[in-house]
Amino acid sequence: MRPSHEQPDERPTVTKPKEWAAGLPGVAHALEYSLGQTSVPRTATTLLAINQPDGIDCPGCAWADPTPGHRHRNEYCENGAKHINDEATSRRITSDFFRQYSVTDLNRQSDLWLNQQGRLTEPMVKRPDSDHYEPISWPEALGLLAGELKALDSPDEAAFYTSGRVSNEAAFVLQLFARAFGTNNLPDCSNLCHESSGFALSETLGTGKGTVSLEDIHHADLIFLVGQNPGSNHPRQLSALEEAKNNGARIIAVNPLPEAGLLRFKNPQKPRGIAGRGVRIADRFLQIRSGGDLALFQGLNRLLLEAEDARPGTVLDHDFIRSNTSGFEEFSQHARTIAWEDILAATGLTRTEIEQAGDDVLRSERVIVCWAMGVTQHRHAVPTVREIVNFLLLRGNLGKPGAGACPVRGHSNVQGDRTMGIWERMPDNFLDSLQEEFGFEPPRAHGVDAVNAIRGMRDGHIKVFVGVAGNFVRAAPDSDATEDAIRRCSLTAHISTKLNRSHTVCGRTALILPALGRTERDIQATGEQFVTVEDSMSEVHTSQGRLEPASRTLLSEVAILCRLARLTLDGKANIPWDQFEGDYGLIRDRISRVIAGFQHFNRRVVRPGGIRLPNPVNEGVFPTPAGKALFTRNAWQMPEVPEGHLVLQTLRSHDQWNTIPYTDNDRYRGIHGGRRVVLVNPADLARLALEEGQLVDLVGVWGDGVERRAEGFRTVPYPTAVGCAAAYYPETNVLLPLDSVAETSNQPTAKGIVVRLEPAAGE
Ligand SMILES: Nc1nc2c(c(=O)[nH]1)N[C@H]1C(S)=C(S)[C@@H](COP(=O)(O)OP(=O)(O)OC[C@H]3O[C@@H](n4cnc5c(=O)[nH]c(N)nc54)[C@H](O)[C@@H]3O)O[C@H]1N2
Ligand SMILES: Nc1nc2c(c(=O)[nH]1)N[C@H]1C(S)=C(S)[C@@H](COP(=O)(O)OP(=O)(O)OC[C@H]3O[C@@H](n4cnc5c(=O)[nH]c(N)nc54)[C@H](O)[C@@H]3O)O[C@H]1N2
Ligand code: SF4
Ligand SMILES: [Mo]
Repeated sequence: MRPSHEQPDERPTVTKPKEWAAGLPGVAHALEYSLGQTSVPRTATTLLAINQPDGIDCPGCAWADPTPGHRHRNEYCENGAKHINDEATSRRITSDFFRQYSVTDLNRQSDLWLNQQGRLTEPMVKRPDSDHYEPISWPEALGLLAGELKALDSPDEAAFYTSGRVSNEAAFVLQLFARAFGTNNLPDCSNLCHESSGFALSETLGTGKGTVSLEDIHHADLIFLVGQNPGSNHPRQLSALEEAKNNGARIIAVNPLPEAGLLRFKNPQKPRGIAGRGVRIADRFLQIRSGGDLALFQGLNRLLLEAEDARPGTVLDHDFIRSNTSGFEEFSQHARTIAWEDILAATGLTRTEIEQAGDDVLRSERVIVCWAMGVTQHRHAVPTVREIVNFLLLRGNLGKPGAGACPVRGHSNVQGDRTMGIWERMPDNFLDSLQEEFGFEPPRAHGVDAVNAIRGMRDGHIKVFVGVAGNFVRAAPDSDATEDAIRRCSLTAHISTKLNRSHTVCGRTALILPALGRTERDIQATGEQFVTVEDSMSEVHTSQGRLEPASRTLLSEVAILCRLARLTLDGKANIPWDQFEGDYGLIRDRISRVIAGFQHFNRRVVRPGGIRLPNPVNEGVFPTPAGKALFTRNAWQMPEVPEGHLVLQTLRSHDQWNTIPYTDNDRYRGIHGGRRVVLVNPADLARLALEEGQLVDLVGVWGDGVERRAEGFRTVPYPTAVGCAAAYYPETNVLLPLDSVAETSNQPTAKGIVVRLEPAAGE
């Protein structure tokens, strides 16, 4: 029997899904949530500072800000306002709270409840023989963690997880500490997010980052939105798409779900947007089957090759292909062998639908493909992104204005953390620079990623787990396996702002190390500090908190990590941790010497708008071993779906931030008062002889003989693609087998899970 927080909800109310995103209700909901968390003055302070040139970078998603002269006074979306005020909440957790609730009590509560208790205010420890957290001083807490790290037989018995809200400065310090300590065990949320994009782009283009700017979006002729839900997850992307449409762009949305933001957008920053019908976003909606995107792009590529055969010299960009790419011949031979019937079966689309999209492509000089988790969280995610690159290369849609590849990143600084060296497999040139700058020999063997960290803890090789932001226990796949693995650790420590399940499912000893958030003033020995972040479009800019800290005991992430490093390393490597803690400018000086593109970092980053890191592709350089962009031959592996089964995707509601639900509602999808729901096409419900609102268990089918069951979900008839169901993460992470990962990138397949729906016992 599952704990009480996994019991079914009361029957949620279900209304018709919305066909448009934002507008006045969006503004109202943002204020309602914000004022439920904190006071009017604090809300006003955060909201006026959010995304302004000298203000607080929105702690929500990584969508880029317009250039400073073009920003609105309110440069944020409904969800940005919720994310920032979830951190700025006036609620506090003190040591009394932990006296009242044991760890076992807390673990019975829902993720939503844990988050709603407010900000963590003082360091706490759970000792091996106790079921309660108790207060501990900072020196004792950090001394305990340092002592445990020093006592390990090998530095590789520790793993340091990072979530993408962490600033560049803290990330740089963290990776420096881990490598000086002697390990590359730096798993991060990117392993669960865009790892597949990074692998595919690095292999084919020689750089793991997207190539487009906001300007490019505004000036594209055609934009594909593949596997992403911008209305909830990157709301200001809709403003950029609106501008592109005003400039004449067409938009093709590819998704199993008709998401509200893909259909229409009412821009809350324009009077017409609030009152009127809004702008139609997608000119074409391709309701694809789960995992069908590789086949779709192969179909489009085949159409382009055939159009070139029919009208030689008019379709492909031969100059571009000749001078910048290799592998075209092998690719084009392969592309012609893929059978249409296989493409249609994999996509669930008609040939006419694909041909019409192909005609849009032929009419467009400048094409951008945007994608997110609907692409990266499949078994064949890496080949899918490679095929998107083939598609862009064929007509020279890379390295020119208004065209390119746009992996839309999740966390506000997930891309920056990678730039700073948070990766278990940083290339040698980065490690060489680190060695030259700091004079120690960084370890060269690759460390563990998120999935391998779980395996390492399970098998007893990793004994200490340190989480720098995030909620690893809930973000990771295979919840039961992950929880067992974490519980085997001798010590787990989390640098956090809010309470979450990673504090209640913990090692024998556990530490909560409460940190300042981005909204708060950060005052160190040399005065008030700011930090820097990098958005999805490689723009690096400052972020400076405005609010008084939630508690006087809080330390900044940089301070916690510098103090931990000093205590653990005992002077090894002669790194001036105290000075770094006192003046973040000194950290940025080191970044400017270690990482390409950051010359004169301190001086340049304070200019309005900050720095745009150069992308070699936009300078016509493809830094692959061959010095050219690569065409590749790709094959898909659709999961086998036995009769009576569905392919389940796990996704976000409108009202959650990753593992943290803010409410039980998903307004655009018309679901209120419950998260344990499964969205199923009405034809599938009929075929499976299930009723609307019936209570079912989701039972995972995977070849390892383990039965994975998520109990007590209500069915909701929903216009999703036939055969493709959807349910919220993290409630469904119990269904993701640890070993079900994307080829080569090792990213968990959170979107392609084969399940059956069993009527729940007692119904
Ligand atoms: N409000 C809010 N904003 C967020 C987050 C949040 O939790 N809440 N999380 C942030 C983070 S870390 C990330 S990574 C991003 C995630 O942003 P998204 O990638 O938009 O997130 P998901 O909710 O996982 O939605 C995946 C989308 O892909 C579609 N999809 C699923 N399977 C397929 C498929 O096989 N093919 C295609 N073409 N589409 C498919 C789904 O229907 C859905 O629309 O959002 C960021 N922004
Ligand atoms: N099934 C399934 N699983 C998934 C996904 C999916 O689509 N489906 N998506 C995956 C993706 S894309 C991602 S990115 C991961 C997300 O995984 P994570 O990044 O690990 O999770 P979050 O929910 O963002 O972490 C929230 C916690 O971060 C802490 N926090 C917030 N702000 C700060 C801060 O400023 N400083 C510090 N120190 N702590 C802070 C708070 O304590 C909060 O409770 O989940 C992944 N897991
Ligand atoms: S689009 Fe993303 S970064 Fe911009 S305000 Fe909304 S949540 Fe914040
Ligand atoms: Mo993410």
